[in-house]
Order: sequence, then C-alpha cells, then structure tokens
Amino acid sequence: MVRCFALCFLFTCVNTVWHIQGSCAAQSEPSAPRGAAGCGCEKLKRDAALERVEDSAVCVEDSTESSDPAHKYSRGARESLPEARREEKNTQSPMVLISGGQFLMGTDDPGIPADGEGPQRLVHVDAFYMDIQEVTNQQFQSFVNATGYVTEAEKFGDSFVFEGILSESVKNQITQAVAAAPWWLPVKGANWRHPDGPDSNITYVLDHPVLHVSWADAVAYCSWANRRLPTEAEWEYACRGGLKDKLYPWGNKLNPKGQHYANLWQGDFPNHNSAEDRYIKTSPVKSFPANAFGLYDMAGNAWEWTSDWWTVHHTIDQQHNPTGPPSGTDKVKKGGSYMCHKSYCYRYRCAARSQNTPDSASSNLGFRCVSRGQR
Ligand SMILES: *[C@@H]1O[C@H](CO)[C@@H](O)[C@H](O)[C@H]1NC(C)=O
Ligand SMILES: *[C@@H]1O[C@H](CO)[C@@H](O)[C@H](O)[C@H]1NC(C)=O
Ligand SMILES: [Ca+2]
Ligand SMILES: [Ca+2]
Repeated sequence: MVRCFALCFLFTCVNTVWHIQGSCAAQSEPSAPRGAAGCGCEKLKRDAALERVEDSAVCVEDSTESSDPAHKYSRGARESLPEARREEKNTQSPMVLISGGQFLMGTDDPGIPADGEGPQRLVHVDAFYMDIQEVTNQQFQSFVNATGYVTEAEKFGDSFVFEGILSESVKNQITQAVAAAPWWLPVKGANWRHPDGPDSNITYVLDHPVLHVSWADAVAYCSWANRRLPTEAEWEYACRGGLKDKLYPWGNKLNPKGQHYANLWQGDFPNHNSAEDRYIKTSPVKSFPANAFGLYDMAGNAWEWTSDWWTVHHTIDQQHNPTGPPSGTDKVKKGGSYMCHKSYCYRYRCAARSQNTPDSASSNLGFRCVSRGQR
C-alpha cells in the first residue's frame, strides 16, 4: 500500500515536471528521475522513500548498532577484520595527490544556466588525495563482503534502469515510466548486483563503476575505506586538471584528433547509440585517457556523487574549501555519464552539475572517494 502511494506521488510530480520542462526540451536531461528542482517532487519522493525504509526497519530485530553508515562501517568496525583489511589493500583504488591551489569554479558561459553553473568564482582548495578511478563493482563487493552492507536500492527492492539496457523480457513486465524522461524505468530487483535489471549480474563488469548506489551507500563505502566523498569544489578542481577555464578535463575540443576522451553517448538520444567510443553502456574504469592530474573518467562513464547539498546560488566572494549549503533536499553529482549527449545532457563539462535526492539510485550514477592523507 505504501509502495503504491510512493509510485503515485512520484508519478504526479513528474507529470508536473514535464510541464515545466516542456519549454526547454533540448535541455531536459537523461539523468535519473530526481524530482526536478523547483517542483517540490524531491521532498515527496524522499518522504515516500523514508516510509519504505521504516517499513523494512520493522523486520530488523535487535538492531543495536548505530544506523549512521559513516559510523557503522568506520575503521573501528573494520579493524576487527584483519583478513578483509589485507584484501582491501589490493582492491581499493590507487589515489593521487591533488596539490592545493586556486581555480576558477563554474563558468560565465553556462551550457545549462538553470543548473547554476555560474557565476565563475575564485575558489581555493587545500591538498587532498583522490581515487584515480570510479569505485568499481569489485571494490564495492569487497566492502559488502567485509561488512554485510545492504544498499538502499536493495532495501527498497527496486532502482531506475535506462530502458535501452534492459532485456526485452524485463521491459515487457514494466508498465510505468517517468513522464518527463520515459527512458527511465523503475525496475524491481535492479541494484548494484543486478545493474541492467534482475536478469543481469556483475560477473563480466567487475572493473566497471558500481551503479545503483545512493548517496548514503557512497558515504558508507568511502568511510569504510577511511576516505570520504569529495566536495563539489574538490571534484571540479580535480576535473580541470590544472587547465584554466576549459570545458573538459582535457581541453575544449570534445574529440581531439578524432579520439574519444570519455565514455559518452554518440548518435540520437535515447533511440540510437552508435557507440563510436566503443561503449553502449559503462566502460571498464580507465578505458579513456587520464587528465593531467592522473584521474580517469571524470567526464562520462558514471555520474559521481559529491558531499555538497544542491543550490544554484553561489557567492562570488573568494571561498576556501567551500562545502556547499548546510542543508538541502538534493545532493550535487558531477561529470555526466555514458548516457550524456550534447542534445540532452550537455553535462560532461567540468563546470556542469546536476542533482539527485540522496536516496536516488540509477544505472548511471556512481562515485569515487578522496581523503586528506595517503592511504
Ligand atoms: C565476495 O564474496 C564472494 C562470495 O564469497 C566471492 O565470490 C567474491 O570473490 C568476493 N569478492 C571480493 C571482491 O572479495
Ligand atoms: C551472469 O550473467 C551471465 C550473462 O551475462 C550468465 O551467463 C551467467 O550465468 C550469470 N551468472 C550468474 C551467477 O547468474
Ligand atoms: Ca559510449
Ligand atoms: Ca565519471
């Protein structure tokens, strides 16, 4: 019953979004349904989701542990597992030192002004270490094996999958879609273990980015690894790789010398993916060249969660290590995904940004971690 309501709510509000976005269809995005900014949907969706969490909480007996994932899966919990810890050394992503410095964050020439890409502003970030790659399925599996962590999508029992990667038999069982973005289907049994729907698995994609992870799932993984999510400023500084005021991590040309530098969408979205970059779906991490900082897939492949709450209002006062607003309804994600095409989702630029409610999960959203010291 609760579930039914949740879907109805989502449905009603997405219909509203459709009207709002109708006038700027060229900029509507193939990002996960998120209850677009401004229509209040995100709140409805989250409330519905919380109800669902409470439901499942009823089944958990004697849960005396803290429900804060950052605590539950912290180092303290892990140190009693020397076995898992040794294994983890091999499975964690290597990190690179990103020297601190100043950079111009955002842009005065926004590709999607409504996203709050501007104004361009001077920002200083202190040095930090960053995973050179998106967290992979194998890495996430080692975390789950060591901790027994259950993701939010697994608790909810479903997640959003891009219809283009679902099998026909699963697709045929689904009657709902998201009005504003009909290519997103809520799929029962889709989660990080079954990224393309219940009849899929990760056997052959262990080195691809983990998907269907919520913001809390990402936070839990990073804190288990003694890391954390990057702030938006850290992420964007790292994305730019020391280049000033350029569109992409490698410069201003999308395909220098005819080469692909990121896993994006070629062809007509959402009907035809010509896969000129060789990948219809996600690619193994590090399949495209790194930027000057040694970071792979900052643009494209999977979207990446950051720690910041979403706002489109930014101060132009110089900022040191900004962490975004103190609260909000959506979290910032960066970098775009394999589903991004200029016609629909020109968001694989370093200044580009988008948002999801923290409980959202989908088949194009993952993360990477950072830390203050080397691990
Ligand atoms: C996790 O556990 C499963 C089942 O025991 C095993 O097949 C898999 O290799 C483990 N994965 C990692 C990364 O340790
Ligand atoms: C995983 O999927 C492949 C097809 O991609 C299939 O051949 C294999 O049997 C599946 N493995 C499991 C454990 O379900
Ligand atoms: Ca591609
Ligand atoms: Ca990425």
